[in-house]
Amino acid sequence: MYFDEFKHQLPDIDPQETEEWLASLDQVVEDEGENRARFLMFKLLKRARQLHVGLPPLTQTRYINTISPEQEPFFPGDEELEHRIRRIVRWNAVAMVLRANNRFTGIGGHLATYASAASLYEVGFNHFFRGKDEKPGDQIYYQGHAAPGMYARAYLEGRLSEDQLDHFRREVEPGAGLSSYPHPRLMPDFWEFPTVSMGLGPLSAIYQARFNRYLYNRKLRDTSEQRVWAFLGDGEMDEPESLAGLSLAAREGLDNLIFVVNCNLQRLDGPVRGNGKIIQELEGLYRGAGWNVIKVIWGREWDELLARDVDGLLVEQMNNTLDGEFQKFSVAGGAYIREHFFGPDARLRKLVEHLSDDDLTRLRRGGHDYRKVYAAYKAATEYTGAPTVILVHTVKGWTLGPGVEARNITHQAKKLSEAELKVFRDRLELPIPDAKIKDAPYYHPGPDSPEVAYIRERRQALGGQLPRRIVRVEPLPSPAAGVDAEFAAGSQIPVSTTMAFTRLLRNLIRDPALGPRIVPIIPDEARTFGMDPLFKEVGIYAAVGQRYEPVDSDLVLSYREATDGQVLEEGITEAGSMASLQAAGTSYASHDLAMIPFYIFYSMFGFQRTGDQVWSFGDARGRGFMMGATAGRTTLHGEGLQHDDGHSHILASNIPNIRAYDPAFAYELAAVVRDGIERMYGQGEDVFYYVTLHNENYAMPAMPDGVADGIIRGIYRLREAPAIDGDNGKAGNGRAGNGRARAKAPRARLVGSGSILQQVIAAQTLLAEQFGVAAEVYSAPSFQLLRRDALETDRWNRLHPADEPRVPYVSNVLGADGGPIVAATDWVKALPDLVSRWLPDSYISLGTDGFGRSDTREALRSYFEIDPPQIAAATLTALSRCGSLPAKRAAAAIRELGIDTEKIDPLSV
Ligand SMILES: Cc1ncc(C[n+]2csc(CCOP(=O)(O)OP(=O)(O)O)c2C)c(N)n1
Ligand SMILES: [Mg+2]
Repeated sequence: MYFDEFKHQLPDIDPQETEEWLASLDQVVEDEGENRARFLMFKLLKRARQLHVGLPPLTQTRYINTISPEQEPFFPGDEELEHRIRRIVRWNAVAMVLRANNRFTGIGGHLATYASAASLYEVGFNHFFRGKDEKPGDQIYYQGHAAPGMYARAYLEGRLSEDQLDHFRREVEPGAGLSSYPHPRLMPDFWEFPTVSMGLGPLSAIYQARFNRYLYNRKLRDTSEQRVWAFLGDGEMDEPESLAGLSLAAREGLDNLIFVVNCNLQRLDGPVRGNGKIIQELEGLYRGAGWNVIKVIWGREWDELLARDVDGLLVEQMNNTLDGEFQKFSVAGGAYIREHFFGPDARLRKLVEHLSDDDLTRLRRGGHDYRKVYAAYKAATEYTGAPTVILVHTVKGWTLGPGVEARNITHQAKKLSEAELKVFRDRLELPIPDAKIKDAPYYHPGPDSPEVAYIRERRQALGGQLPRRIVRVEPLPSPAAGVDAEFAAGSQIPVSTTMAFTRLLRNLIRDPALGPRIVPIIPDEARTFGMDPLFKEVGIYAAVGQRYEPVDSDLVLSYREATDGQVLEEGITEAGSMASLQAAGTSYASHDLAMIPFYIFYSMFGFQRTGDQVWSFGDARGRGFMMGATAGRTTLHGEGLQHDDGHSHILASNIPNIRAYDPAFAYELAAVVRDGIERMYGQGEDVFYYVTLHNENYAMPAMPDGVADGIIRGIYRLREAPAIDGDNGKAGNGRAGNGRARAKAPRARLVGSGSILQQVIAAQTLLAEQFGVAAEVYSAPSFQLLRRDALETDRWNRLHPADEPRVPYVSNVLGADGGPIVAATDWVKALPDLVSRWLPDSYISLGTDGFGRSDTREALRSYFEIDPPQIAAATLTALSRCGSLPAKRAAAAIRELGIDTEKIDPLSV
């Protein structure tokens, strides 16, 4: 909610009225005491909030439900039937984990998380979550460890079979298994968003809600009916990512977003805040960030007690009881509760004297009372102006019996004894015979049962069964020819691949068919990358437009914010930017609308910093481009150790569906981007692209004929060997393409990528002119894809021993003939080494292993041994090792090249 914090300081327009209010308060304190006055003040504040009277937030309220009983709405469901449904789902969620572990010890699974959250989900499924049958519907982030509950419900609906439940966590058989947690990669028709890496769910949900607004404001989709729900753990809230987006959500007024934090007061090892109160702490945090906070702490059994608590003693006790104590009360029984919770004060003890010990254990936490949960959800969906967080008090392992419920071991529990199962069955009142109980059989009331009819009807009324992921997107056309023609033509004016990309992006944005779909995402580095012209041209997305005159409004390239702005200028948050990438990159599934995100970031702060999110993007089947700008350990030269990225390509290479490129020239870059758009948005492949961009300027050659395929596959021959004049060491003209190298001149092959290809080209000339070596030059924009092809080929050969072996593409291009091979890049040697297994033994990799540092590019390249003399020296050594040159000649050459052989190894610094 926005409020003007200065308005309340305006001059008093009616001092007499003010005086009357103050006098009333004084009177209450005097006559009825401080507690009564405090009570009235809370009531007033609450009413003010309901009336949307903006007030500076009071960050913590009392430890009671935000919605009082008289404000609770009518519950529209069939209470009895819903109760039975919850019980059946609870049972089957437990059964599938037990059965899996009975048969396959150690396969794992969780009982307690869903057990604490069953009502939270059931109320949502039966009354709130919008399905996706006709329209995209709500986007729901399910708590990862609650997955069994979602499967159990789908089983009741008839969407999953017993056999599928029996394959929980056994997914190797294609199509049969159920994944441990929400993984769209493994269950693409079921799960939409990966959530199990703690903290990524909340962050993604915020940016998802924000992206929904972006689509709406850009008039690309009417998302006004869609809500984002995120079910989260209280322990999970300690992850920095969980909190990272809170203020953005409030600032942008995301009332389409609801967080439900399952406050069972426990995480994996023990209590979340044994010595404190996590719900209170979170309330302060969220309210301070500007969220609407609804606490659901007590079940209806407490209403009557609270109503009789006229002197506020019970509330005081609730306020003062630590989470560690509440956990103890959950396991210790009624007598203990009477003694230690109500007992210390005779008046409190009296309050519950009409209740038996058993009654006291049945005083439920709010999250187990569907009516309280319903009231909170309804209020959340009706709230406007700010996102809502519902903090729900629950018991971890609720209903699972005394050995598990609220115990510190509960998170890990995956087995129940036969006796425990019987207790559980009795508690759920399910007709499962004793004789069968030890197998933990599934229970299904039959497809025509009232329970199944009810949930089917409910889901139909709400738009379809969930969880569900549906892809019904139309393919996009290829970029128009005009988008990248200029890059194929080359440029004599020195430019960098970053500059080329900026121009390519602008051309794409101007492409009539694709332009509106482009989503540039930038964490505050647009100026570094020369992308600030976009600010003016397409505007920066700002939910409220631009309410001020920008300081540079008189300049041609001003900082323009607009409601329909296209650029997502995220500010300094790579994690937030990754979350935006995920929202935009999965829009083809979550909105039936293909969007083409280009996330442009400071290379070093991408994979290294947010690697887990990149992995999750792969899981989510995200499509889009990650553009690692200012890449290269030596190409970004002045910035030093923390900035100079020489290893992200290795990190990226571990992601199975990535296509990673390090283009050297504008035409390579353009070809890769065109291929990406066609592959992801034309053919619908679930891959994504990582492309590194360098900031070194040099002339961009025209695209040679016949190289398009090689660029995309990862390597092609750029220059033939120059002609060598005789074998006396004198060079020929060094021009590419004349192919008249004499047989006597030693031959070699040089490989490079990105900016360092310039060093390689210079080394070719050096080798020819000073040493009479005829070297070819190859450009290798993707070692990662070369390796992938080689691995696939190897595998095929391994499995088909009787067939003619296939040859990996890289071995075809760099065959046995042609002399030794030296590869140099601005990345660690492990990058070219990705393909060494398929190349001749003479293969040598040069690279930038070791911490970076700042200096000139020349100095750094000499230091890391990737400059022309080092490349030439490595080639001469390789030639000597394979007998094409005397070793003494190679050693002399190293001296001639001025190389200090005793210089320190950068790897050891
Ligand atoms: C990033 C990350 N770190 C650690 C884990 C392992 N882990 C899984 S669940 C869990 C505890 C979750 O506690 P909470 O968030 O309170 O959820 P609850 O099960 O209590 O509802 C932990 C530590 C994980 N999944 N992700
Ligand atoms: Mg918890």
